Amino acid sequence: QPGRPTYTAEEVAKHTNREDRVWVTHKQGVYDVTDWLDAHPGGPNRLMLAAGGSVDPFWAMYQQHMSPEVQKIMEGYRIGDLEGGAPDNVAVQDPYANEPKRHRSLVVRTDKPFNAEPPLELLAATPLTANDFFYIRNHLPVPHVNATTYKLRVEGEGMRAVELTLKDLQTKFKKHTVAATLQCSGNRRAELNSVKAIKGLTWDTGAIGTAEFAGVRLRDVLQYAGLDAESDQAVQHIQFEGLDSDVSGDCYGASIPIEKAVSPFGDVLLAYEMNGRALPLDHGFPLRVVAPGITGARSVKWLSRIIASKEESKSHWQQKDYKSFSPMVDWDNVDWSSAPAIQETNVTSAIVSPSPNDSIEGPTDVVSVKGWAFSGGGQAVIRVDVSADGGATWTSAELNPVSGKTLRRAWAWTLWEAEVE
Ligand code: MTE
Ligand code: MO
Repeated sequence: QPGRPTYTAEEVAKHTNREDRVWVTHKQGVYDVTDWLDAHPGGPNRLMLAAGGSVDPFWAMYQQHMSPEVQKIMEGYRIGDLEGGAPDNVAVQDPYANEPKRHRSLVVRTDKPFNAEPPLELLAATPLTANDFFYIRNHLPVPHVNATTYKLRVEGEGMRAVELTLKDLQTKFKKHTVAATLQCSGNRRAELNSVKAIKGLTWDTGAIGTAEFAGVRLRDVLQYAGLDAESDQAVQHIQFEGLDSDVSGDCYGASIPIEKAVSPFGDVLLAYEMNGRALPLDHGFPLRVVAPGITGARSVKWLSRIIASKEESKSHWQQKDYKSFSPMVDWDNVDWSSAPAIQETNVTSAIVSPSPNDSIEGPTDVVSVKGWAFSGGGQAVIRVDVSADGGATWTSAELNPVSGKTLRRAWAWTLWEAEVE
């Protein structure tokens, strides 16, 4: 733009801290983002990784930046243009060049990273969700792991460090199968959005799915590595790390409380199979955590490391995401440390048929309504009531609970159907 000051890359590179101001470039623009640091949704430290240089390699990884809202915020901080335009060496390789093939009927929420849910017609059509139609929630590019050289590392407080191959896991430990529902914390955000605009993927009701996962018990592997949770009170959390990592080398990570991890009734798996087949690439091949009854974010995919610790995972996704606050708290005034990380989830239920705005044809006054219901913590759903008149009258639905050993180990959803006038 004529009249706007220009700066060389060398000049930009001098502005890397709050005193000297923090400058970044995006394409040919130069921006002073010092005053935006503390409001950055990913935290100031992440933005600081780009200080004095281009944000473009980071945006290639976190493509949620490629939105009109972000462009608008950025333009507010623009101070000029890069002299001679962006140098060739910031031409960015697409970290998502090697993504797996996906079923084309998935409803894609974002491409890079890939996030998608099944069409509603398929969502609760069967008790178990087919692998091809199981929602995919990725924060980063999918890592491609060689199953023969793969090793899981287990270490931490009160344990010897051990490494286990996939074959070790499949041969040295007893195999367990658990039908479990995984649900993303952001499921049904589209409905929240219709009340008040919020950040995050606008999931419909499909960021949930149920599969029969098979693998070894986390508890057995921890015991094998010498963890004695009863006598050794030092361990409070079991942390997990994934093989997916970003440009700064940070990997996806999360943790669950020790009580859940070692309970003989907790049924936490290190799963290598999903519905009788090897885990699909998108769902964590070759090994993932399945922490039933706990929000999806803790079921770490492409598992590389388990760490027994006094502390929760330090990961961004444990500390600064997946927490719940009052409606008055927003991204610019949130105190992340004031709320615990979501673990067990609350009860929720959604209608999948008819879908919103369907019109009902024919002479009948009775409509068949179908949906799913699910509660975290293994709590069984004992009743689903449906009203078609704004709550004046209610019909109790017929329930089809999908396994669950007891009313308190119901790890899978309940499908339901009601005939409503
Ligand atoms: N594990 C790794 N390594 N990377 C991720 O991005 N996403 C988490 C969790 N485990 C994630 C991960 C989130 S937020 C959810 S909801 C579930 O995986 C989704 O699992 P799915 O994609 O198999 O449905
Ligand atoms: Mo999630």
